[in-house]
Amino acid sequence: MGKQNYDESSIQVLEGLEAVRKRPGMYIGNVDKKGLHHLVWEIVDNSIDEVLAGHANHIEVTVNKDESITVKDDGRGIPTSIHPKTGISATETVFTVLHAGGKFGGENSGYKVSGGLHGVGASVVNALSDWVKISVFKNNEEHFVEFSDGGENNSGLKVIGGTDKTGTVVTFKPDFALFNEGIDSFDIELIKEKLKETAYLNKGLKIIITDNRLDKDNKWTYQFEGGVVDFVNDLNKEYDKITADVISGEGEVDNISVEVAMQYTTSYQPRIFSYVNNISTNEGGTHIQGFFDALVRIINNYAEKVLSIKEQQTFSREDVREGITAIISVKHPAPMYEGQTKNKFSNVETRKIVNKIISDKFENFLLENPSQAGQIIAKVKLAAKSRIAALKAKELTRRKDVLGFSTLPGKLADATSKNAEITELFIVEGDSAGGSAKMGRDREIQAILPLRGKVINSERARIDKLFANNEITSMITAIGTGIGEEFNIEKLRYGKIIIMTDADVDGSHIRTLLLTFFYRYFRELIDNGNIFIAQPPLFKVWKGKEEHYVYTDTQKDELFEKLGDEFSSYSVQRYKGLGEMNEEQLWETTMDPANRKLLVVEIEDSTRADLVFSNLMGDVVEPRREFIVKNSRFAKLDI
Ligand code: TTJ
Repeated sequence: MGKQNYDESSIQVLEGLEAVRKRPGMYIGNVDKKGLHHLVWEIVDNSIDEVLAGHANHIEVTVNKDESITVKDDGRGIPTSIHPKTGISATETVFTVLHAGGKFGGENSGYKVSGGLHGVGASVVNALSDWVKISVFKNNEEHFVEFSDGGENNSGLKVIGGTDKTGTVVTFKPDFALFNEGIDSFDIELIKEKLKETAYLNKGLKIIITDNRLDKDNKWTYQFEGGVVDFVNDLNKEYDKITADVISGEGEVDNISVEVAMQYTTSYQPRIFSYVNNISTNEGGTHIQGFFDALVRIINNYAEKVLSIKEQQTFSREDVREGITAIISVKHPAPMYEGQTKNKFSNVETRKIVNKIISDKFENFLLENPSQAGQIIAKVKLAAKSRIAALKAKELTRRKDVLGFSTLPGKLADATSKNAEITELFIVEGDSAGGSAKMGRDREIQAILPLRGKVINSERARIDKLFANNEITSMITAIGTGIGEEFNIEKLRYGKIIIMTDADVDGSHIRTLLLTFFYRYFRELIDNGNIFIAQPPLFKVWKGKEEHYVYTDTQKDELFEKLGDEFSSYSVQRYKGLGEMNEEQLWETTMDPANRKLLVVEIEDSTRADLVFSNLMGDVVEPRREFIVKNSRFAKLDI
């Protein structure tokens, strides 16, 4: 099925696709799980663009049994006419020429996704696929073309029948050999989460997801008539609200459309998610600035009216955002980005537009709902008070530091080496395990910090409360970097910080609380790969001198199968807690760098992590359990 005549442009095309196959990371970030799923977003983005242009409202995404993906929309269909530059059909051009995605701007007045990793084009997906099949329904004709081997073979676009529909259907099968070992399937949970978010951001859009690898319960439909308002309601469903309703505003100025929704809850962590053209802007930008300009101004204006002279003060951005849940979604025809990960939205005109849109609504809300407004002001006042208290506490520790008073926590058994490149800090649940760990460790490089009291939930406490918690302050001093603006990685005292908890529900709870704390206050350490989880064994199985440690249920099943009938002659010990192991066993199984297995904690996608952490660390028990079970998604094996 190879192409017949290789003219200059087709050779260029093949060279382009070959370049993608040679260095896929340049186009999709990494050849990991995230990169694989980028292929899906890349194709779906095209359908979303058609939705944003107002010509489609229905997208179906199907995971097929053979790990291929089908994306279908009811738009106008990719153009099929001959593209003047390449001499081949526009459909083929889209799938073979790098960055051909935006070439039809004249006909398509909608918003184009651009910047970041999105928008690299369907040709990249073709280059990284075993095969791609495309059907375009347009002009009462069904057009079809297929590619194989990374675009090497092209069947040519042909009319294969008639139709009364319009739309595009694309099915692609990734070339898994180009991805890391073990990356061989799609994660339906990830696909659901991401596309649900997309549905919230495009009100009315219907996204149907089907997983044909499952026999039943394999279909999900997302469609939200309330858009970002529904999004905020969903995020807050387990929270106590201060404002009964979601406050929202929307508008369009010079082709820039803005949707904002917000609600105050009684919690402390602000949860503010911002997007430009459906892509999350983790680094914030002008839209977030505009949002806070509005919040700070309106609240200070209102407070000036209702507070007595004595109570008056200027509230800051930190004060007004406490407990707020907000979505700020901007659709911009020509977005620009800056910042470390090119993720900070920088179009200046947007700041004023967002400010205006939410200011009007929020001001009216406060005037019309004096009792809710009063509760907001009360909360903002408390936030300001605790901010000032925390500042004083920090000031105090800083002064101690300067005068050399700052001492390491008494319960820390420090390593003798001061070289952070080799040292490790074990944060251990409970005094008895802490004791065994202290005895069993390699004193030169391993330090032990046992946790006695309850670890406070950093998702549910103001910063001044955190500073008052012994377990938290011990960790901060032991780690040495300081937190917040004072954070300095140069001062890190241990290269590895290892959470070691029991392999039971309580243990996972403590681990979750610790991870939440690290996520909120030591994010840099997670990004830097310094945070680990120890993996203690679940069982020991032995007969005479023959011993096996078993770390997972799968390993247990495998071992039982291997030993078969013989098994009854073995002794089995189940470890419920670290405390049941003596110091030697703990060293041998969990701490010895030569034998142990550590999980390194990684954040797959920071928006998603934010959503998971903030939704699941509330007071509600059930969702938290879900996180405990699923938190392997945040952790990856240390190799
Ligand atoms: C472009 O302007 C003319 C009319 O059609 C517009 C268009 O390209 N629409 C369009 C493209 N709808 N859907 C797509 C599309 C869908 C998938 C699944 C994949 C790709 C590459 C494009």
